[in-house]
Formats: sequence, C-alpha cells, structure tokens
Amino acid sequence: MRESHPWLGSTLTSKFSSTTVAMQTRLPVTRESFFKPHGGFVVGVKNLEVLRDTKEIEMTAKLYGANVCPFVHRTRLLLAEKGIEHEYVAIDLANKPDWYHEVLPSGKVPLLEHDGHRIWESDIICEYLEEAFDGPEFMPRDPGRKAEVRLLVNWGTSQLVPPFYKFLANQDRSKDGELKEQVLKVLRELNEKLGERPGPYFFAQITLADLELYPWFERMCVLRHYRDFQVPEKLSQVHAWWDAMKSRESVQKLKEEDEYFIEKYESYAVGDKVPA
Ligand SMILES: N[C@@H](CCC(=O)N[C@@H](CS)C(=O)NCC(=O)O)C(=O)O
Repeated sequence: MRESHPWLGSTLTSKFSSTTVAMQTRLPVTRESFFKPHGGFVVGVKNLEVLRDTKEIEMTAKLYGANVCPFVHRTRLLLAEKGIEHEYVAIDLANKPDWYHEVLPSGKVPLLEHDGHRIWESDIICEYLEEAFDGPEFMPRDPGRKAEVRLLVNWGTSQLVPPFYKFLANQDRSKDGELKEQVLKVLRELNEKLGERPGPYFFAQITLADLELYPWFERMCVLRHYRDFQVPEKLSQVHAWWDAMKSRESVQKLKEEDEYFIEKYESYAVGDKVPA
C-alpha cells in the first residue's frame, strides 16, 4: 500500500558524468519507493515523462556500446523491449577514444549510466534495467523462477560463448572437428532445455534468458561463413526459438546484416585478433 508523504526536496549530482545526471528533485517518497534498491524513488518511463515535463529532474539512461558486441546487444534488446528512453553512445572498439578509459578503466562495453549509478557487465545491467524501469517484465517475480532464469543466463554465458569463440578463432584446422563438436554439444543441450518447455521461449513467457542468449544466434552467420557451420535443422526446438526471437520487433529493429558481422569478426577468424 502506498503512503502519501509531503514532497521532499533533495539534491543528487552524479559524480561521474560531464552530462551530469543532475537531479534537483522534489519527489514524493512512498513506502514502496523507499525500499527500491536503486536509491529511493520509483523510476519508470511514465514517471520520467511526468518529471521531465516539470523540468525537475533529468535522468535519461545512457548506454555506451558497440553494435558488434553481443553483450551490448543484450542490453539494447532489453532497452527496446521495455521501451526505455535512452541515449546510446557508440564506442569504436577498434579505435577506442582515450576518454572512454576515464569513464570506465577496463574500456569494455556495455556501460550504463543512470540515476547517478555507473553499471557494467551486461547481465547486471539487464537486471538493473529490469528492476529500475517500468514496462513489460522479463524476470518472474517468484524467487525460485528468478533463479532459474539466472542459471540459464549463466549457463549460456559460460557454456555457449567460449566454444563459439574458440571455434571461430582456431587456426589449427585439424582441431576444427573437435571444436565444432563442442559447439554442437551445447546446442543439443539447448534443444533439450527448450524441449522441456511448452512454448517457443525458455519459460512460459519471454525472459532475460531469451534476450541474453539471442545475440550469439545473430552472429552464427560468422561461423557459417568462416567455419562452414550451421545449426543443424534437426535441432528443431532451437530453430523454433530462434524464429520466435527473430519475429520480435526489438530484434528486427536492432538487427545488423550478416555482412556486417562477417567483416567485423574477420580478424578473429583469420587469427589476427584473439577474443578477450
Ligand atoms: N563480461 C562483459 C563482457 C564485455 C566485453 O567483453 N565487451 C567487449 C566487446 S564484446 C569489449 O568491450 N572489448 C573491448 C576491450 O576489451 O577493449 C559483459 O558481460 O558486459
């Protein structure tokens, strides 16, 4: 139940950004908002509209990213799905500007700035966006189900991603068969996991797990081009899931052409660059 309190004033200034999240806020403090983990008040697209109108607060999310990066892709899919207004700062990873290391010493993307927070690691950014913004939900509320989604995200990141890059970056052709088998093994497991579910997604409805795994499927064209690898047709659950994902507006809106990835991943495929 919401309790009404008088409007309280506070001043929060981001110490991070030149385009400061300058917040001279006069926001209603509610019981619900007090317990919000991100610092005190309910932030949502709806709220932002109201607040911007009043010129009392400016706190548009800002994402630093590069379109080539699957980890960035994850976060952009979620931003699009939730309809979160944001600024996108494209970082050229091949010629990274010096100032970006001042923003984030590791120099990695994605990085999110919002509400005085600076957040990196794509899975953490996704969870933050999910909790801090209104809009459609991509995380079940039940703690057990939430854990299942997290386990799947973690599984994808630890099991699918490394064999994908190893296969692509391998320069010893005699090892291609073995590395291809490692990718296939994970895809077969994925097929089984999807087979246990009623719909095309991993759970009853689309979750962060689907959005966070999808980017590597858009990049499968790279394995096809450089390693003559295709996701076997018989992995029908994977294909059904992939088709369902491809039909989503967010995926279509952010889609890059195969040629884009083929060019961008060439340095890995020919051994000029080693995946981090
Ligand atoms: N674990 C990080 C990985 C981020 C990452 O590896 N980003 C790469 C691009 S895909 C990057 O920024 N590379 C630039 C560099 O290492 O200098 C996440 O999930 O966000």
